[in-house]
Amino acid sequence: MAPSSDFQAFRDTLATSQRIVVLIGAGVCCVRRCPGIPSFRGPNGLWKMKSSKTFSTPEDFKEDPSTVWQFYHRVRQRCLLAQPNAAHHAIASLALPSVRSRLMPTSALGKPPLLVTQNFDGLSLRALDALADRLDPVEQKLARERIIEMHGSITKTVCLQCRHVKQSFDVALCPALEGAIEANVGEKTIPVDQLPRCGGPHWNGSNRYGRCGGLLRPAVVWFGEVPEGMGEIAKELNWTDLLIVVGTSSLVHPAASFARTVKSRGGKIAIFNLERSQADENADFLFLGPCEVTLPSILG
Ligand code: BJW
Ligand code: ZN
Repeated sequence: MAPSSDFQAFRDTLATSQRIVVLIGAGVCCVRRCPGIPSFRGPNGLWKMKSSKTFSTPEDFKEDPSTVWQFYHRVRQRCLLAQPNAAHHAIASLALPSVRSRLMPTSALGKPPLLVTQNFDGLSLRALDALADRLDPVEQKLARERIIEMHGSITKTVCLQCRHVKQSFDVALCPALEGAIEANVGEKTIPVDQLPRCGGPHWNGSNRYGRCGGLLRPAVVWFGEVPEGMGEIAKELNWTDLLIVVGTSSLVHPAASFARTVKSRGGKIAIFNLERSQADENADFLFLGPCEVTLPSILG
């Protein structure tokens, strides 16, 4: 049966759903398409570089950490400058008790919907932070715990030596990267000892001495790595009765299989996308158009 595009029928399903998961992708807004922020491949794009290398695997990083760091330094700058848009705000508002009791009376007393974002831009959390004055501290803590950044976060780094994870909102993580911004990505080679380094303590098993100094990498999930929060997501998908899939091509696994999983367990699937996507075969509802318009008009 063709998926429905009936706003009211979707609202009725939302109103009677008890466990809701929202899966978010790059179409919601990320460095690729925020106003004023260049695309990856355009003439001023992030992928303006001398080679056609990819930066999406641990092997790429091992082979050429200087180029990969320059690329993520640019992505990071754009993410820090970007602002949540109307789609982020509409999704974040599902954590507000007033919105939940209006739109989702059946689930309003339980936990807020689980937001699983594939974006590493931090914008879903920032949209929630923008609601801080409308949530009490307990509600805010719970709402933050209900956001999973499954492909990591560009604001975090991991030390390859001690595995320490650190969050930083500084634009440049080391002077050499700050200096490399004038050049195309990869045009300049930064010696590995000048790339971002761990400031944490060094451990020798039982006591600590000196500074770790290990090479840091961006805490984003590359191909071949296990995404974050998979245990919690898998548990939640067992019981999800409505999965809302927003702005993802559903080409990258495991997120690409969430719709099939939920559907096979009797849940409903609602898709918000500019165009048809891989997940449509499982869709009960399909709302084509910019999600920054469709989501607020349905949830508003
Ligand atoms: C709008 C809009 C608007 C635009 N409004 N909509 C063969 C078969 C099956 C799997 C595999 C396979 N070979 C390898 C794999 C596994 C691999 C994989 O899926 N590869 C595929 C390419 C085939 N996956 C992995 O390796 C993952 N790990 C894994 O599987 O571990 C095993 C395991 C899993 C679970 C438990 C235990 C073990 C890791 C994947 C990591 C992905 N990382 C990236 C970042 C890379 C670095 C970088 O690019 O900087 O995450 S890849 C990239 O894609 C990024 C995104 O989060 C992710 C998804 O992209 P998304 O969000 O779908 O974006 P787009 O651009 O593809 O789509 C945007 C959509 O928005 C479009 O549909 C537009 O129409 C729409 N849109 N504007 C609404 N205004
Ligand atoms: Zn370290």
